[in-house]
Amino acid sequence: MMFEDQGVTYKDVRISREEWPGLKKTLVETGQTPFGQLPIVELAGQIMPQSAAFNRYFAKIFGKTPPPPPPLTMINLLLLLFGLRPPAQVSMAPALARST
Ligand SMILES: N[C@@H](CCC(=O)N[C@@H](CS)C(=O)NCC(=O)O)C(=O)O
Repeated sequence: MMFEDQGVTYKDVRISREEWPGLKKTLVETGQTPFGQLPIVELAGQIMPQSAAFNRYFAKIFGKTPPPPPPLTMINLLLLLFGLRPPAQVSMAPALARST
């Protein structure tokens, strides 16, 4: 979808269920599917497995990554992740900063 969106020329290679078992063996042996799975992207001879990883890579290249969360949001997120309640000054700091 990103390639379409960006007007990138690419080759979409699809493999049928029937041909997969035989092809998988060859692709694993030649290192073309390091995890024995699809999808993969081949770019300039470099194989990229794991869709989440290469999606992030291309999103970065195409300037589609969202800005990082503000530091206080990140602190709140980490505290909540560990089951801790963010102190009021951490939670309120952005609102306080805006009101002054
Ligand atoms: N985490 C991988 C998962 C890939 C995956 O599960 N691929 C499946 C098809 S959707 C596959 O290759 N199955 C065939 C097999 O394992 O032999 C990714 O997101 O790229």
